[in-house]
Amino acid sequence: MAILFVSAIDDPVAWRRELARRLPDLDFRVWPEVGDPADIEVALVWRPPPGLLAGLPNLRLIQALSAGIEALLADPTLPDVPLCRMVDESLTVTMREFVAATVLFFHRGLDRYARRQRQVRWRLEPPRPAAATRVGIMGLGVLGGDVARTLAGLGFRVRGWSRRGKTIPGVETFAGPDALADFAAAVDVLVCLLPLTPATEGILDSRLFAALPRGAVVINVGRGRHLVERDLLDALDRGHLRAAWLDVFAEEPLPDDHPFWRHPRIHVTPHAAAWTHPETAAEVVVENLRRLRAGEPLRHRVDRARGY
Ligand code: NDP
Ligand code: OXD
Repeated sequence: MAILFVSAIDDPVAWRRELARRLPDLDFRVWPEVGDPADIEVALVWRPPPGLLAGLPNLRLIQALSAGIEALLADPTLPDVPLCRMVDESLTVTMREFVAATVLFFHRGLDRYARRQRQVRWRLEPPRPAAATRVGIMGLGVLGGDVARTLAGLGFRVRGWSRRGKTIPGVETFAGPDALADFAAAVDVLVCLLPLTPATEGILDSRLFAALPRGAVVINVGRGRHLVERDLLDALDRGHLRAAWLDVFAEEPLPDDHPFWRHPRIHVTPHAAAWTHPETAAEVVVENLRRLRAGEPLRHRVDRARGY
């Protein structure tokens, strides 16, 4: 079985090493060195060029290196073989750390202190307890569910919103589009951890921002196209929103002349929230290769009709 690795951001040397430690006979090829395309049965990919996978006649599995797979589904030539997304401990832990760091950043007013430093202003704000900050998580799946539990464990008042109803101890849950405004009404820090689908594109818009209390903060670690950029700028400039932390963008890398880079109330990180480390994630891939060979159900298979 030959596996084709395609990624502009993941390290092929580390992936080859980690897979070879577990499967010494695996034929691991790194795009564009495909060899005979007919040999390739598995594609291990992060945003491959559209059309590339359609040229692999014996492909049996597309295993994404990422949790989000909307870019793959956007390729109309994507072969009709099982598509699995990445669910891995390193991805979950790094997302947990990132969201906890950004929520704590705003909860402890570090944005205000950074502004005051630039003004050479010494002004102390006594810290408030975590329970004084209400955090709302959009998306309660592998990552959002973990983040909700972590923040509840830190003492924050946490609520979450998902497509179907959920029960998470210590978290108030809401489900479906009709519950979105009620969910948003008591959220000081909004975290988007949704997949990008036709139903969630543009969901961070003026209507949702208007439903948030004045002074709320938005953290987007989902996808750039969840956000209506103009609506965010308006809500910030009118003072309805206090600040935003954006990790994902409609266009990545974010163009140099984009207003987000220089906005005083927007914090930009380069799609850096979470990371798939091959040291743990190779285990996930190997298990799916084993299942593929054994004809067993694959793990973390994407429901293409649902879009995630
Ligand atoms: P999951 O599929 O495990 O969870 C998705 C969650 O979103 C589920 O709770 C689901 O609801 C909910 N959801 C989906 N559609 C809707 C909808 N229309 N309305 C309300 N809720 C909805 O995904 P993960 O948690 O693994 O990942 C989430 C996303 O995080 C990824 O798709 C990716 O976009 C982003 N991501 C960003 C990274 C970064 O570095 N910035 C890194 C990794 C991921 P239900 O539970 O009812 O199905
Ligand atoms: C993603 C990822 O989906 O890095 O953004 O896994």
